[in-house]
Amino acid sequence: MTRAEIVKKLVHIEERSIRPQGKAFAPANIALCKYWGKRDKELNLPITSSLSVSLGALGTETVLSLTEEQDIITLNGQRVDGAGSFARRLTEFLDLFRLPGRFFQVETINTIPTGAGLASSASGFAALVCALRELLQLNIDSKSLSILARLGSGSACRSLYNGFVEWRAGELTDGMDSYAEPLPDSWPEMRLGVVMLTEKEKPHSSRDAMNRTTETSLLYKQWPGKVEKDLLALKTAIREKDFALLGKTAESNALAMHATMLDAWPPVLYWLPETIAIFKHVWELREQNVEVYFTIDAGPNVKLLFLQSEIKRIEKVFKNVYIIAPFG
Ligand code: 2P0
Repeated sequence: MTRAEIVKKLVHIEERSIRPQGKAFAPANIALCKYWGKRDKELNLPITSSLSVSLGALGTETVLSLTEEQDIITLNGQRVDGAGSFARRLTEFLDLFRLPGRFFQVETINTIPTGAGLASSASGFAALVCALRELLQLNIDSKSLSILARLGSGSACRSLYNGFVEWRAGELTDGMDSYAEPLPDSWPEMRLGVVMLTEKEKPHSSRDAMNRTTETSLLYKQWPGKVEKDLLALKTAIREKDFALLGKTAESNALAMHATMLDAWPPVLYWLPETIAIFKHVWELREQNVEVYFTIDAGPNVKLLFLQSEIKRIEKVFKNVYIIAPFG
């Protein structure tokens, strides 16, 4: 099944309902149980469910309008080269919603500080589908909106909500049961600390690394069982406010994801020597009874997980840590 067929199933676009502008914000998100592996690459249907926490006011704001002749895309006020991979990916997605002979102007602003290593396709595609809903006056519910965001980028379906969010993998071949939903719980004391090591573009896109892992890693066969166990533990931890359980589950899940990448061929290694040094600092701090854990995505930068009460001790060890309060 194609993305165009899914969009046709979900939305009905009429020239007469178009508004002058659509404007939306969506938060970035960090997975505590990762999305790693697709059962359908065209529709970004995952092999397993995943669970994330959104980053509040840090994300993407998008203003969308119609224009003549060609798509115009700006990022933080700068015009983006239409032939580059960023613009092509957006334009191909916008093609799914295009009326004949009409073009889009997309103004995108990232509220994530440059270099924080958190800017991602997730908040970008989530904000874009929300702006499309407003501009084209699409009459759809939040479940369908999450499905549309997933067609842009898998993790984008989680960025439609604040707080803890679960993306259920679903089973259907058309993916109509694969969308994200928010969990009711909040955890105001929870903090996320980003330890920046590099702003350099990563050597492998997460999309390619994910596909290579599922195609070549034998260890990957263990991943769905690991996720099932970790999701249950994370939901218990969130419900019972058991931070040690949340931290250890998230850390172990991230390390297992990286283990499957190391088992891929050719192998994928995102870590720098400094990445490993941070892991060791975290483990040393835990020996000294500081409740700090980490998670890491498809890149070298580490995200620390801790509670507000530990901020001073964290800042003492990690001098350039950027601290986020996901629940405001
Ligand atoms: C996650 N990642 O759950 C995992 C952990 C990276 C590591 O979601 O191909 O950019 O667009 O569906 O969403 C990054 O993958 O991939 C990702 P596509 P996406 O956050």
